[in-house]
Amino acid sequence: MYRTFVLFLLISSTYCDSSTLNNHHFPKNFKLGAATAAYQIEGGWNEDGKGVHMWDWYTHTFPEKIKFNYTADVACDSYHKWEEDVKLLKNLGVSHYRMSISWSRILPNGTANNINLKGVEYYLNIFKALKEANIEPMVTLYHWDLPIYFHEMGGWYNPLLAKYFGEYARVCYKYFGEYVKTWITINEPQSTCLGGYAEGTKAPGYIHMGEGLYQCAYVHLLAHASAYHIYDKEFREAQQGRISIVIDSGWAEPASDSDSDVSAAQVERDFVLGIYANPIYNGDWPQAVIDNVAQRSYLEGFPKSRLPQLTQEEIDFINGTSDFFCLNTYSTNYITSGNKVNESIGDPSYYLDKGTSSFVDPSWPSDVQWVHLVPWGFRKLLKYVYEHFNHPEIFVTENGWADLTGQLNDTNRITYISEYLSALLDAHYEDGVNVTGYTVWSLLDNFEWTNGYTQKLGLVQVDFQSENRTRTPKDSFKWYQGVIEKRCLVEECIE
Ligand code: GBH
Repeated sequence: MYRTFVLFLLISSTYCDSSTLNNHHFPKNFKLGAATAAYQIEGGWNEDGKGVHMWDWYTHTFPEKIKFNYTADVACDSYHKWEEDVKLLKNLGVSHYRMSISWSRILPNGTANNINLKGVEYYLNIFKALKEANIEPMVTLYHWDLPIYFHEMGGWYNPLLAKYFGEYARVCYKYFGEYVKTWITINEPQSTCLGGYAEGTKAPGYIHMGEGLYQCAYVHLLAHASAYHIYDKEFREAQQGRISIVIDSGWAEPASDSDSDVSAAQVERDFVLGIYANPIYNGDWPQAVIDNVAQRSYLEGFPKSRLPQLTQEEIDFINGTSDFFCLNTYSTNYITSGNKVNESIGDPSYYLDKGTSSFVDPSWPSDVQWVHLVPWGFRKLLKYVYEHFNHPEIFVTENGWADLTGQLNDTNRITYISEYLSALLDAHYEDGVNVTGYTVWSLLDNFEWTNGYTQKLGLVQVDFQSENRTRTPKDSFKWYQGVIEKRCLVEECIE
């Protein structure tokens, strides 16, 4: 007992000042888990009948766009090592595992006329092993690996994709619904639409700053809603599961109390978070998005707004298509106003439509430029989501710390996750936010998209030099294991 206590003091003083952490237990049914995604861990890119997808094509065709020309052809080799992954999860003690299905592994061309049973079997084996280990699968249908056929048809610019996505979703519900009771249609449309279809910094690399993001958001909403309705009408009764979409956003904090900064921060939230969440949780685009894009489009000489207008039928089709709110979040920014809505008329641009500018406080700890340790921002974000989107149940589907070293004594990761979990408990116990789960990104170090293997977020280190892709739990793995076991962040918790 004494030894454990001294050890605890030692650990907590090295990692962070535990006296400042929330000392409540996690609520009774609160879920603590970990996440991965298919392309980032599986490898086996052309094995057993899998079709080619957009990221296979992107990494193979434009190697210079990925750090050190890395690909995820092998990645963590989870296509062969999935049993080891399930063992790690079991050992960690998680209640759920968030993972994704690779569309082109199930439907090699993307279309539902040709089902690859080898691919079906791969996921069934994982679901059965998870069941055995008493771990609930939380399954994303689409985590950015678009079958190449649909990419060639314009990808997320093409509204036809909604129909095909629905057909793919139906195949998954049918084959996997016995095991999977929590479905996520799509991961982070904002990352895809900004990076892939507006700025061109992610696959497929399209640069269309004027319309790209809006058209992409529109098609994502239609695709999500069609997969939701298919579940709702054809499967829900028999399978008794639930379904949502993952929306990602940092917290946008006004740079000062001035009216202009406060309203700039609100506009920022509308353009980053609201543009995806508002149609689903409240109906239609946020008003600021409708107004700003319409006004600038008019001044730029467009006959119509660059923002696709939603018909009443579409609003009704999209509104209410979520059983709970899935949130991915990593960081916080200060927001101040940039251009006015009638200024800098010229090149049509999402950024000018938004008219905000952002910066971070240089004193915020960070190992990479996009993740900062700002737990109070996380708490504010949870409260904001709860209050602005109809008091949904909120489930944190991704959160974690990126470093460049991948070191096993990952003190900064432990500090970050413990302080974010503490902020989550504050949001729950003090602000009354209904938050019911938390998921660490990621179980494993993995292929970080255009950053290749240079940024590490795993609780488990993966040796990408070894053919065996050797997995070694980091200190954060053991620490998280302890939190899950005690359901508490400090030595002794109150109710
Ligand atoms: C999530 O995206 C993804 O869902 C997940 O697949 C991913 O592994 C995880 O985050 C961690 O990145 O270094 O300047 O190029 C979150 C949004 C957008 C965050 C791209 C990292 C890279 C910034 N991500 N960003 S940079």
